[in-house]
This record gives sequence, structure tokens and C-alpha cells, in this order.
Amino acid sequence: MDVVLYEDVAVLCWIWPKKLNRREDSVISSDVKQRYHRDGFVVVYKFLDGDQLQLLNANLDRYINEIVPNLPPSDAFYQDRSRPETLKQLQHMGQDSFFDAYRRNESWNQLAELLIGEPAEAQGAEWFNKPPGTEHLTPAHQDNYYFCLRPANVATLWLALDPIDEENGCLRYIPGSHHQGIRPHAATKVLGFSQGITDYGADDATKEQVIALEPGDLVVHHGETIHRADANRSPTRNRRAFAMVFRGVSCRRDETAYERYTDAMQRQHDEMIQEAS
Ligand SMILES: O=C(O)CCC(=O)C(=O)O
Repeated sequence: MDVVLYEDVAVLCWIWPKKLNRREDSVISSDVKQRYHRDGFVVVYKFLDGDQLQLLNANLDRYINEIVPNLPPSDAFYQDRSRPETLKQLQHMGQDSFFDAYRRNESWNQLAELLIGEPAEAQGAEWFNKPPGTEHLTPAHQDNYYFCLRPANVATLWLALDPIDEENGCLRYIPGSHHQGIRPHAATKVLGFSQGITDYGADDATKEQVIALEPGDLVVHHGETIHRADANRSPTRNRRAFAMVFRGVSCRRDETAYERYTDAMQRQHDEMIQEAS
């Protein structure tokens, strides 16, 4: 299969938020917005600098060492619960004061609101890993199938914490897919990504753009952009990322659709957590 690498980086390679003059700032902002609206995703290289990344990493380490051992299974997913090194996903991290305050971080909110085009609010922070030596892929999906927001004015900001490439399971997007509505989804048996697109085929795969990132780089995707990731094939490297979902103030949840989704997800997670323990 041909792989399309996301390489068009010249304009987007900047430190965010950098002190720019007003003209440069508006050129960059309009380019980022244009790409996001056209493709349904945009990469921001070097989004966090060294100190900001270190602060986030230090708090993630603290959270994983001190808080995670006491969390209920619904907030911390393991590939194999008997092996702590297989921790693969954390959600509802806002119960910790650092991560609750982080939802209001200025750089993240500025970028989210630039792309969403209206005031927006961050949902709880999440952490994703693909630990080495585990067979765990991310099924092709659209986030708004899970969120059920109308309009779908919602974006995920996903920050690389490790060098991320094809070997350890980088994200892959189908450009423009957010313009084509929600595709059919069904149960996947993947803990944390309980629903995947059922008719994802070879034609979709040829359109995928492969997103390689370094720590501190960030990708933003629209809630209806199709994306997926392979399993981590590296025997030694983790594939960690930190994410926050921002929802525009105009979004309303379709409660009937959401209840259908949460019932299916809960049934599936209960079965899988039971199987894994
Ligand atoms: O980390 C991953 O593999 C997938 C993340 C994702 O799909 C998301 O945040 O929407």
C-alpha cells in the first residue's frame, strides 16, 4: 500500500504560542484554520516547549505512580491488569487538581477556539499509550459517533509525548472525511475504543495520511474526521500521547443517540474488564 506522509510542514513549523507580530500571527492563524477546515486535521509542530512539556510529563508520572493504582477500572485501562507496564489509557483525569486546571491552559484554549471558531470548553484530559509488546490497535472511527454532538463543532487536541511513527502506531487520517457525515460503527472489542467503522476498506486505506510526530508536537482533528492507528510493533518503545477534547458552546448532545452508545459501550467494557481480570 502507498503511504502518504504528512510533509507539508513549512508554514506550520513554529513554536506555539510564539511572540509574532500581528501580520505574521494572522497569516499563520488563517493557514492553520484553512487546513483544518479543508482536511479535518492540522499538525502543529513544537506546540509545547521544553519547560511546558516537562511540567506535563512530571504531572503525568505523578498521576500514574500515585493516583492510578487506586482508580476504578473504568478510569484506567490496561492491556493486562496484572502487568502495570501495560497501562494503555486514562480518562476522567480532571479529578486531579493539576489536570482539572490544565483544561483552562491558555495555549490549548487559544488554539482550540481558533479552529472551532467560537468559545469552547475542554472536557476531561486523557492519556493514551500503546505499550511495547502489546497487540493493540486503534480502530477506524469518528469521535463524534461517541460524543453525539450537534452541530459537530468539537475538536480533539492530541499531543505526542514520545517520538511517534509508523512502527509504534502513529495516527492516520482520511483528509476531508469530516465533510462526509458519520459512517456506520459497531462493537470492536477494543477497550477504550468500543466502536469502529464497519465498512472501512482498501479504498479508505489508500487515502490515509500518516502523522509522524516528535514529543511536544500536536495534531488537532475535527470530531467527524476518520482516523485510526496500527498496533505498536516496536519491542521497546512506548507510544504515549496526552489529549483534550474541546467542545464549542453551540454543541448540544443528542441524548437518545448518546444513551444508545453508552449502553453498548458499558456492556462491552464490563465484559472485557471481566475477561482481563
Ligand atoms: O491514541 C490513539 O491511538 C487514538 C486517539 C484517538 O483516536 C482520539 O483521541 O480520538
